[in-house]
Amino acid sequence: MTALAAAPIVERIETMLVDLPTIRPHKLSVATMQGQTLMIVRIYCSDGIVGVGEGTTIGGLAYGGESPESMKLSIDRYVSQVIIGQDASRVQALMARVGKMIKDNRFARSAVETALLDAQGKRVGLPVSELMGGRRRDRLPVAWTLASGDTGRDIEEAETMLSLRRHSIFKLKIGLRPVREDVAHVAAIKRALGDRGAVRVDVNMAWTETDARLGMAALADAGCELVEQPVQSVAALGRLVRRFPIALMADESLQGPESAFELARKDSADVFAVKVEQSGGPFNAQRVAAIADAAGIELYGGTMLEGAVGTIISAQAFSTFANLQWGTELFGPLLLTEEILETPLDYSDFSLAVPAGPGLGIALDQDKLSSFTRDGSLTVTRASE
Ligand code: MUC
Ligand code: MG
Repeated sequence: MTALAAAPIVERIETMLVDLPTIRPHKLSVATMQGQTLMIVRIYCSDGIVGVGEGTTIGGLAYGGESPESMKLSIDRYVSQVIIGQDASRVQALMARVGKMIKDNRFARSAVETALLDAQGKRVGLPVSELMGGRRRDRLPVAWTLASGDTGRDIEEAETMLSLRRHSIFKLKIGLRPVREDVAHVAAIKRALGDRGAVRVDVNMAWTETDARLGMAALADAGCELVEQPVQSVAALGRLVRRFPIALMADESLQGPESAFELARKDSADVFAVKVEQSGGPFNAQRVAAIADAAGIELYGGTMLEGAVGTIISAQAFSTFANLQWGTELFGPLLLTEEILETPLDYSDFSLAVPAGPGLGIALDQDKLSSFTRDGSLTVTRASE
């Protein structure tokens, strides 16, 4: 009689902070980024398989309640206690256990779920998309964000992206300047690009409702097709939606399935910008998408400007969505000066290829990673029995 193979156990968790420069300052209404910090987590399993995950945010604590440092601490101190010694192959059950013991901390939990899925995919020889129900597409359209803060430079950048056939959808970051100045900036870019490029804006909640009424009417006149999270409150989003001939997308208000349900119930958005980390992990991102589909809300694959690992777990998850009417903005790795993968991602033909190999389907360049890792990486090991 052959003995059943023992379940692979989570043995060791390693976390590190990797600081990478951006190719230019990236100006949002909440922060100007000169660099990006990736919180990388590696989960080592008893069968020798190692899974990798990433937690990344924008501007330290400027965007949300978790910073790269806090994600690292939550994993080192708390998540590790919950998952070390547990069956690594039961990803959903293990993440449910994590969810019971650790409230909020959606970004940290997402990084861990990513690493467990990467490990499980490598274990069974399938891409993460197949563990999540099966991919429906192999390539995802990718928008580029124009956020240099200068109209002329943004137009030049858009022209370069068009000529490289890398991006033809452009998201403009606005909200720092008075509304009329921002609208003039958007209108100038749309005029320069004409039908060659789609123009959308992200206000990152910087407007009052009065600003938004003025701004949305003027943006629609300028040929801008979508406005993302112009105001903070869900009630205000609900009052603004469908009043102007421009689509309204929720981003910051969308923080997982419960908030998706509330936004849908209050009829407060035309489109959801689903972000894997903001949703609390790839499985929750699928739940958000299912709520949108049921409510007739359209979908867009958002980013927290993640590096390659966070970008690819998002790509694997978005590839399974039944609908993705507005494409994605999975360009994070292209905003960084450093290539951290052994084989770079395939960005071509205005889209990103979803890797086909087992797990995430990517391999980190360890030397490159080490040279940008902040001092003090910490490993938590299973206590000896
Ligand atoms: C956001 O608010 O959507 C996405 C693209 C970008 O430039 O910033 C992010 C965050
Ligand atoms: Mg946004």
